[in-house]
Amino acid sequence: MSKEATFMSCGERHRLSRDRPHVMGILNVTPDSFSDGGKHALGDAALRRAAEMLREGADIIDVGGESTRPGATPVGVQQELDRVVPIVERLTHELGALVSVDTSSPEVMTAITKAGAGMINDVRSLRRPGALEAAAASGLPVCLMHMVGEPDNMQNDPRYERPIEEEVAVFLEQKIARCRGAGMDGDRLLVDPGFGFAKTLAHNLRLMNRLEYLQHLGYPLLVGTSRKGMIGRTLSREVDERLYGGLALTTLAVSKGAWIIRTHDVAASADAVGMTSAVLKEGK
Ligand code: 9MG
Repeated sequence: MSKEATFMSCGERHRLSRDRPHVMGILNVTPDSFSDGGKHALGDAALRRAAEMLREGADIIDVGGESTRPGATPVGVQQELDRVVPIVERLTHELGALVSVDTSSPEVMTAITKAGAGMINDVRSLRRPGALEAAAASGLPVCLMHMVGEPDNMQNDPRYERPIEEEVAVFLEQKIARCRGAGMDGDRLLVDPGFGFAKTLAHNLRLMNRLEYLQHLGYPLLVGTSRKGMIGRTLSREVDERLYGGLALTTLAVSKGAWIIRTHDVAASADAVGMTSAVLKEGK
């Protein structure tokens, strides 16, 4: 008898198979992301880039209106709404894309749900006041990520008492319990170790080497290492020279159980994910 495929529902129109890994393409809609300027120009350029990522093999487009890079300053809620909501509407209606939104603001979570988004990606794990309630009410899957502090201070000498993989697991268990306590079904939750968030290079390397440890949590794993400092520092590479190092991390992550790979480099990552997955399944 053949094994039944299982899925994660992502809003009303989309679902993701749990039986194979997926690629999430990064679409930043901060003003510096698309250099041709102007509100519509930004929207059109973002739409073109998203369409390209879908052609290249992206299963999900992750839209972000606030930079979460180390040292980044937060944006206001209205500014984030103005940046993100029109793009989400266009991606869902014009391209039929499965859109996740990288946000920590409850107002944005509510608005993007109405606009047709299929997933919430919160690097702050619903820590902001009202975020837990907004995410629970949205009915959407939510990615919970390990980060201590805020992007503007998280890299100030991060230290942990336990080995990093245990620290991350305990943190995520607490966030999962909080979500379940708010009535969210477990099948709506994803977890993410948060590479580059409140971690030293040694933490990041150890965490990738022991990524399979997080499988005992029993939730699908999202991993984002694309163009991150752990590649730059290990290989002495500038941001635009980190593709090959990133593909090595993608391959490792999928072989250790990652279900979603978040990346800027969709075409190359889709091949790495597809090839690694085929080997793991021995072509089945
Ligand atoms: C928004 N963002 C930047 N890096 C990320 C990562 O590693 N994971 C997730 N879930 N989001 C991220």
